[in-house]
Amino acid sequence: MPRKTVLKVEIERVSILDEHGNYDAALGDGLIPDADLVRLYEAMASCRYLDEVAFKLQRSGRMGTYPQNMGQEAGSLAAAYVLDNEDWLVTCYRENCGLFWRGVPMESILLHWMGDERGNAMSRAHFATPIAVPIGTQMLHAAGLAWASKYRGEKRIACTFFGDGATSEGDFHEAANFAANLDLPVVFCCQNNFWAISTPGSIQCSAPTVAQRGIAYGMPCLQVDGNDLFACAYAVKWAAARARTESKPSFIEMVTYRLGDHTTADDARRYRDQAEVDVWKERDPLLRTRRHLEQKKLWNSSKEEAMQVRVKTEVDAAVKRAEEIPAPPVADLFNSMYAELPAQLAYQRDTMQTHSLASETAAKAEGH
Ligand SMILES: Cc1ncc(C[n+]2csc(CCOP(=O)(O)OP(=O)(O)O)c2C)c(N)n1
Ligand SMILES: [Mg+2]
Repeated sequence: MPRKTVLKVEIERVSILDEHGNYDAALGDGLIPDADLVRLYEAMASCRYLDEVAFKLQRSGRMGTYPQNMGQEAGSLAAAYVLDNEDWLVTCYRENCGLFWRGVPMESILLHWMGDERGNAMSRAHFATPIAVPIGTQMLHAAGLAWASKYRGEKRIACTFFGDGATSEGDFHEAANFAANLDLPVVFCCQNNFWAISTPGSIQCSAPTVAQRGIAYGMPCLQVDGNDLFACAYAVKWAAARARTESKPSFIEMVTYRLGDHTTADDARRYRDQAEVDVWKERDPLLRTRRHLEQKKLWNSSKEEAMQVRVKTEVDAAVKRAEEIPAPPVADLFNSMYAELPAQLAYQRDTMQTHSLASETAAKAEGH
């Protein structure tokens, strides 16, 4: 038998507004009206400022570990902008910008990273799932939510965000396999920032693109400049339309970069060259959007100054609200896992604030 090619694939890359200010009008026009672009820029600026403030809160002991979103604001924001407000937004932890656009209060996110889980209890009104710190778990939730939506005959689709590292987890492969084989309306958005903490993409994925991991499951894929609001909006619109009208999943690789450390518990200088960071600073989504707005005479330095004042007021007020929310009682730790608390855990609950954690004697001494 002769050898013959049974599959040849091509992956397209979409870039509409690049870091040099080149704008592809054929692809971009009509995608984001000017007034919306100004609002989107402001949304990215407020998210960026929140990052700065959160970093300082952590350093001054007022917040636990925090993952800065800096540099990755465009992808989730474009998705939240393009999707219906009742489509599921199923994120990990670098999608604050999209969540805020959806209406998730800033103080909820702050509260979560301050160690109060009530911050992660998303209101049903926002159609957003709790931010997922366990890597990869949320992609399965997205497949499940999309499946439920299909089963109920709803038009709601699910859009999930995850990192390049997460595509090495079994969860990704299970979610992709499920979504593709059951024809589920899922938009898979991988924010490829080239690093999974200190593990570089080069030793994490031997394929030339992450996008082709979607092709392996029979999903159409697009790679986009993930720092380009227009390209991200274009891709999510394309994938959302396919999900809504054909009930099929798609995969989008958003090529981006985290300009900060992995989290406040990390020091990226130990494994990343400053030269690499400097290249990506020039590709910053805020910088290019601002330049584009200025070019269109929609923005100038006085508008920028006025916006910075607004952003500071907004973020400072959110921090104040988050810090003023009374802490939950410590015993809450034990409250949501069991209908009836096992005896050993009851001892722990009753003794944890004494000198003798989980000791029966101490519990008795305390009068329990
Ligand atoms: C199941 C699981 N394993 C390991 C970790 C520790 N961990 C936290 S972030 C991370 C790397 C994630 O990389 P990537 O998916 O590329 O996301 P990024 O942080 O770069 O946005 C790891 C391994 C975790 N949170 N959950
Ligand atoms: Mg990564």
